[in-house]
Amino acid sequence: MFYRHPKPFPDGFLWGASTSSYQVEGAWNEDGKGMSVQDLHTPPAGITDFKVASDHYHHMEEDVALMAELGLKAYRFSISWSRVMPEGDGAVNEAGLAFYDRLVDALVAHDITPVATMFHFDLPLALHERGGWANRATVDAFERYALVLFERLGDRIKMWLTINEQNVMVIHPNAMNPGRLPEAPELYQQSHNMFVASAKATLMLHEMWPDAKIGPAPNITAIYPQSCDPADVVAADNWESIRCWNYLDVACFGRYNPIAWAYMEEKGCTPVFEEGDAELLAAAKPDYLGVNYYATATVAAPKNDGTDRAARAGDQQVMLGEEGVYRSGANDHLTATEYGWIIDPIGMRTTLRRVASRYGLPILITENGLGARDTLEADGRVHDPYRIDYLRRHFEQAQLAISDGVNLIGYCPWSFMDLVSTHQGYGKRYGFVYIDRDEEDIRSMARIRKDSFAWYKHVIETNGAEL
Ligand code: BGP
Repeated sequence: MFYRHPKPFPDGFLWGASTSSYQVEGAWNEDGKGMSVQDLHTPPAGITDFKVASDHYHHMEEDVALMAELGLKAYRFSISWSRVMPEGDGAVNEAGLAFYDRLVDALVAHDITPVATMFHFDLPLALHERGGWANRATVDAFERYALVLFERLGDRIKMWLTINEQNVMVIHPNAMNPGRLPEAPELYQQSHNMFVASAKATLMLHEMWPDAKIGPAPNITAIYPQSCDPADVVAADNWESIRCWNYLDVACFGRYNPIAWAYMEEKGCTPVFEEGDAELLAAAKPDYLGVNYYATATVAAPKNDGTDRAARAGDQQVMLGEEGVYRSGANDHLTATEYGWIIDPIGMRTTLRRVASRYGLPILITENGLGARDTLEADGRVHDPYRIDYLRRHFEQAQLAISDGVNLIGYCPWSFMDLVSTHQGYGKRYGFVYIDRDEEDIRSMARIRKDSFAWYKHVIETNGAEL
């Protein structure tokens, strides 16, 4: 649809930015923090681990001051479960909880809305060693963790996200399961238990803090058929249902997506429901949806000849395609980042329209951004016109989605500051703020505003009227 006058971004739009705990905090073993699965991460030579990250744990006040200078209306961060409960269950680590108390106080003092993710890829190691999410006891532990968070922080945090990218943890489980890669039946049981855990937290928050809002934060994207061959269209529908809709259908409709369920039956990986699960899933209703959007995917009908599964261009660790379901296709209309991630701003509009049409809930973009090898110039500046261009084109499409009737309440680019990429170390930078360190040398850790910082500040000041 073409609009002569696209609607403006609404008043109160939450211009924000995102991070996650294990990717920014560092202080991996300080002040009583327990280990998480990410602390076991052993990267390839020349790539950093998560031990120091951006040292946000020790720079928190300075970082929040920079958020205030940028003019952020919202900051989406995650809480490290093993910092709050070192064993994932049982004893609470007061020093860890106090860190988030101070962070939230600092945000509120600067009128920045805290948007807290309860679990972002960093399962406490003690729980992982007892079977992780496949073990139902982890659901009980999450419930107790949720109670601790809501009791302590619920007076100030009014926007919660339960689980980050549950779908990615099923589709690309490598980074979350150190030491052992589970088979599909176990992954789908992990996922089911995460659905139940989210539902319990949702019901609990609504009971304790009726004024607070909570939702999931999956990675959602429109999937294109490579051609109008009906077989390609079915393949695209397969993958969109299995990869995306299933996760929002369970959260919003309280039942599995029928196409995804048929897939699970065919593959022998339907999860075991405990008594009461179906009722619980049906009862818990999210208030809004977090959507992490990076790139669309284009798929074709599978050939079923042993070649359907292949590594994604630019990232050998990410396998795509599945016999009988879909194979990865090409899309001549789109370009990619230097890391091989597809750039598709219009695809974001399509994604938002589809999510809005299916679920009719407010949407917060919880992640979207460009990973690039930024360089600190001799003049002490970081020039990142490519990031400005990337975000400008996505913001334009967000505005068109709003004109289409999507109830988009905010946009939190990934990431506020440089941080450790999940797979590709520190060289792959996403932030508005450059951190003076590299893969192996911790250097000064100075915070340096990139060109995109000044640009985004102006976007926020004009509420998106000047992009
Ligand atoms: C999302 C994760 C983030 C972040 C981002 C960028 O999937 O939720 O934690 O890592 O992707 O990905 P990467 O770090 O692999 O470039």
